[in-house]
Amino acid sequence: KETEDQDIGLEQLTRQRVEPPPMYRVVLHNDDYTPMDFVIDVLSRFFNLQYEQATEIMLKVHYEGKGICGTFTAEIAETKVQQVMQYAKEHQHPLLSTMERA
Ligand code: TYC
Repeated sequence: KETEDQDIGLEQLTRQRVEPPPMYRVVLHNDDYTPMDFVIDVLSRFFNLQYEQATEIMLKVHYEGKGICGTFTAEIAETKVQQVMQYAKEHQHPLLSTMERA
């Protein structure tokens, strides 16, 4: 019956809508050449972090090898990684950013 089909359709739509999307961590990796100030600039520019918070993450990456810039849905995380990589390339720094399933 038409009404039943509609109800099932609506229920499925509701189920899909309340399912939380898979999340991804955007990771920054250490290297020996990218200037610390540039990494801080990247973190404030693309991850909307204050200078103090950006410095904290940059130092964590510097001393521990990698650090998390933020956690986002797939599309946003992909965009952030691309933005960081493009910006680093433009400035000829070997800075590496990747994403991993949270
Ligand atoms: N290790 C770099 C230096 O000493 C700084 C740096 C920090 C580089 C974080 C990359 O993701 C990075 N200049």
